[in-house]
Amino acid sequence: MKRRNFVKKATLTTMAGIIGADIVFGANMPLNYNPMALQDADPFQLFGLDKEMVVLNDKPWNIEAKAHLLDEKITSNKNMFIRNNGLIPENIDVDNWVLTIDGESVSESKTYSLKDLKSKFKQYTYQLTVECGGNGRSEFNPPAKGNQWTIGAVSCANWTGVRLQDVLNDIGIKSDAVYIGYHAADTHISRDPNKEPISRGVPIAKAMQEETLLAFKMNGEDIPVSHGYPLRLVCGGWPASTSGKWVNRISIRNIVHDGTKMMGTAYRVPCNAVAPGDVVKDEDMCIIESMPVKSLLTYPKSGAMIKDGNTLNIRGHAWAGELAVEKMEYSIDFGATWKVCTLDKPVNRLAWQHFSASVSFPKKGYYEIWAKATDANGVGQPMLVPGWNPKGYLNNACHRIAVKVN
Ligand SMILES: Nc1nc2c(c(=O)[nH]1)N[C@H]1C(S)=C(S)[C@@H](COP(=O)(O)O)O[C@H]1N2
Ligand SMILES: [Mo]
Repeated sequence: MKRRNFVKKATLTTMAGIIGADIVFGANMPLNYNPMALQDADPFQLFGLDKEMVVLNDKPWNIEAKAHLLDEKITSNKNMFIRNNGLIPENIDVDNWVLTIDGESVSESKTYSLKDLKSKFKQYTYQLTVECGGNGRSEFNPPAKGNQWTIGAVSCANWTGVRLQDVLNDIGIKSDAVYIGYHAADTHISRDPNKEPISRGVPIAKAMQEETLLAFKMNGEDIPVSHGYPLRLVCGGWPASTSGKWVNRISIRNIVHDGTKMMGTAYRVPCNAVAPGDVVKDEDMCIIESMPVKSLLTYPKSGAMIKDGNTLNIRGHAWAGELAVEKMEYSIDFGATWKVCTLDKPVNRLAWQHFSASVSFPKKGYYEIWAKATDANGVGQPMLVPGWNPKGYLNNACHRIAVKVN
């Protein structure tokens, strides 16, 4: 009798991770069988998301939060935006997962299993702000192509892992190293194995920073598959595209990394301001590094009704890339005057900071509450959409909510 081909244990584990439950009789599942829970492709079930998350694209999955969903001090999985450039890896074999470090600036390439990483190096936990470079893109005019993120492509979770600097020091990188570039296990949307969906990186100085992690846990648990299980690079404060998910190789480069989506207009902005709609030459585009100062009002929801005579307690988060936020203000008169909010210190560098204020209104009517953060260099958020750029990056305009007092 010919034995049937059964699905591999590693595949089962991945599927169970996506479904969020053990597939009890999974061993009986024929090879290439797609469980119904995955066929449905209901992203809310698939990724365990809050029902109010907003799907912008399903091939690949791109999903954002609404402002009030980001009210938690530490973003939970269910409220965390998902941004994929390609297809989520399907056959994650954790037991055989290796991270290879190679490139021009190492004398010899080296591989580490997940076990090596966890046992050889000290583990660190940091809350890190991870914001997509294209967050806020939907407001640019003329419009920029790409996912039309509004405000919800930002998160600040607890990440646990080893410091990239410790791994790089273990290998010993050459003095001509200038950049690192990650490679990952996701598949190009065309399924062409010779194409990478994305392969970005950061300069060595950022790679060697205290808080730059090779993470295997998010909020105390295995990283969800959608966010990079089983290994993810986390570069807090920089465009989230530098935080490679499903990382299996890091190249130490003696040039600025030239991987997919490092060149042309990808994750780059004009080095000098241009007029809206201008065509900008590639050589006049500069790689985005630290993200700009920004904030988000997470309570109340826009549209809140307040009883006349009551004060309203507002709150939210503010962040400023590599810098700390120094001042947080709000306005109820369209930016004519500003009042100071209470602003907490960050839990650690590169974590967002919480703010709150008690707002009173002079009389019944319609108001907008605008929120404005200022970074440690004294640079504040613009009230309106800042410098237009071809791909619609770095919109850090003041967030605003509407309220009615009656
Ligand atoms: N391997 C891999 N890493 C990736 C991506 C990707 O498509 N593939 N997308 C990047 C981009 S553009 C963003 S904004 C963040 C999103 O992280 P999240 O989905 O965990 O929120 O992952 C980054 N890392
Ligand atoms: Mo992104």
